[in-house]
Amino acid sequence: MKNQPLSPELYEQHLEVTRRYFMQLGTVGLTALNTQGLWARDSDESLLTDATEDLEYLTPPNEFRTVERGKPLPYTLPLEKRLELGLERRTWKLEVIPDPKSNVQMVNPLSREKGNALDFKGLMKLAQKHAVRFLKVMTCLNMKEPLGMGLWEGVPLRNVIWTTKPTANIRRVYFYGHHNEDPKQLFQSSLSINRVLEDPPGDNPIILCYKLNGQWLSGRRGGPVRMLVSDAYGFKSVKWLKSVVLTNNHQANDTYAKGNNDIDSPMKSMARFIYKPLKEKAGTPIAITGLAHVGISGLSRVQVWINPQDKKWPKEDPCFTKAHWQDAKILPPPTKWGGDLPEGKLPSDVRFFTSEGQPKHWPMRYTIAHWATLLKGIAPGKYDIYCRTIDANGIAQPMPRPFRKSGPNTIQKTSITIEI
Ligand SMILES: Nc1nc2c(c(=O)[nH]1)N[C@H]1C(S)=C(S)[C@@H](COP(=O)(O)O)O[C@H]1N2
Ligand SMILES: [Mo]
Repeated sequence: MKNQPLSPELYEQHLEVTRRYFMQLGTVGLTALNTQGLWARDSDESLLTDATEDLEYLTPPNEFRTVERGKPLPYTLPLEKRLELGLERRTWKLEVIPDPKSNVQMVNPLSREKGNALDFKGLMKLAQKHAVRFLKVMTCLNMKEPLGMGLWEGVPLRNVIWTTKPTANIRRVYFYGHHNEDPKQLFQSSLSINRVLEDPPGDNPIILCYKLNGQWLSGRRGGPVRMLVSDAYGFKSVKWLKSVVLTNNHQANDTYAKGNNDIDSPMKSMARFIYKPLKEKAGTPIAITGLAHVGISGLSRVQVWINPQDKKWPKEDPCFTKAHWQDAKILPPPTKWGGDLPEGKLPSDVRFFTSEGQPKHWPMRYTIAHWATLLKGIAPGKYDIYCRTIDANGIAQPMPRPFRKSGPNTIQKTSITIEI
């Protein structure tokens, strides 16, 4: 399993986004930008050149970070082998079958054995009528930073399930991908049949996903087809998908449950720093930027708090609820979306966007929003700076769900020295 730190690409993209905000702030912002080293970490010309380019919100597919198991990793096999195993669009097949240990009733299972499994052509036929596209941030339940922000496209899983004519005794859907026929390498996940068949208003369907940012899903990203569960952490979005099993078993079988993870946890709202200066001169506004991860309860505010290091906070208030938090600015939706989309343009039929390509609301759940702020009038000394979200219910991070194994959302801290 590979866990990589926040990618330099994501960092640079973010600088492009936030640069516009600081430009809009006018002279104060510009002074901070030009003379006080907002770009100090990469102060060379090339970054400033980059920063004047168009804003990028989506992560280019090959710049996503990856969480994967498998020896060998399926997409590293030679083409011939990938074709043989159905890991290419030309030969891919999905079976949708009843659990042999269960009493599921379905008329028309799609079975590899019987030779009627769904192939890519069949999936594309369904796509003509049912394909959907939506924005979703990919985040691992066990990592503090998102892996990447994408525009995903696929066919709702229920449209395939209905072709199998299921009639009774189904409570859960199990699914897994290619695992080198080695049970020890099996990575599986599951959902309630109810969540698959019906979406709460404002949520996206569970999809069989074959495109990311308008491009065919690469092997590294889980192609030819992966499950994509927009409201959940990454482990539900099984890559190299080949099998869907309907069962009357009411229990989850997720591989992630074995790691003490809460496998029923929708994504949480949380704020993360991106640009955080280590030192600054007194009298200069301190520029801070970050991203907000927008969970099931949405996002109403992002806040920042700066506290002198020698001023210890009372232990009775470990989440700093009584601290002097100040609102940061949540940046508006981008006009160019980046992520290697042609001309940075979103296609016309993205869920929760108008036909003119405008989001119907912002921030949007299960995506990210950028934020920025300037702290002013800070006396020389050493400080800690914290950031947090307030969700759309008015609840501050890390509430309402503070337990670590239901997803990351501890309050992040960074330190800064203000020099005379
Ligand atoms: N087949 C398979 N699917 C998988 C995994 C895996 O190891 N094998 N890892 C899961 C986990 S834990 C996460 S967080 C996401 C990460 O998606 P990404 O690598 O595309 O960023 O993929 C999920 N899907
Ligand atoms: Mo994960």
